[in-house]
Amino acid sequence: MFEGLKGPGEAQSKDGSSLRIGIVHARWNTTLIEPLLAGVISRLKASGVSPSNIIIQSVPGSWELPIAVQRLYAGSQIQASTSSGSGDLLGSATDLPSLVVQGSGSAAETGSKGDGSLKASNTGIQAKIDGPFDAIVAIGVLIKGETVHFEHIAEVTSRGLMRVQLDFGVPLIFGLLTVLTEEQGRKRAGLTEDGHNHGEDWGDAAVEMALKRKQWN
Ligand code: DLZ
Repeated sequence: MFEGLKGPGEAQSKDGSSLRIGIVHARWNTTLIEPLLAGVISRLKASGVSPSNIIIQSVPGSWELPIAVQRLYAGSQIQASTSSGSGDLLGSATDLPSLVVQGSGSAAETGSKGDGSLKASNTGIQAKIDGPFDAIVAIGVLIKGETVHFEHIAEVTSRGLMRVQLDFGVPLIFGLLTVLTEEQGRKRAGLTEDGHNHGEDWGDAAVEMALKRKQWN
């Protein structure tokens, strides 16, 4: 567990066995997305979240995260109200491509930039749900370029994600890295010696907030 001045500290309850967690990740900057995604999944599993209750979808870039998260959650609500817990395929509620990652939690490498597609392979994480998500994690990596493009996407994506969170009342974990250099991103993806994988914190935050949400309801 990450310790020090920064970081979220320890949560009290960590039993995620009753939780359903959605993850939507961008594919831009794939070599950083992969370890972040793996970090989220590893912490969800460590908290007891069943692999069959972790639903993962991908979108081209961070700009697409708010609409994808919104539709993923809305779809899970519809499924929950119409399927009576039968575990229908989520794919019918959204046309986003789903990503099923390796059992180790790592997806195939496709390059550091661009919306390369992460390799899909079957490892037991299934696109099946029988209720609305208890929390959703949105993952993206924005690296500043030579223009103001970065600022535009960072601003509206952040606002869009907060809007979805408050409009739907579902905890939405902010896994959007906005870094000035690829090296800063590598550090925050846990790829450098002095780095730390922020995805692990996002996984823990998802479990904590999902459990809190159950108490709030
Ligand atoms: C176009 C673009 C650029 C230049 N940089 C990034 C980035 O660093 N991280 C990211 O997630 N997405 C980037 N994109 C893609 C946009 O988010 C979006 O997918 C496209 O503009 C299509 O709407």
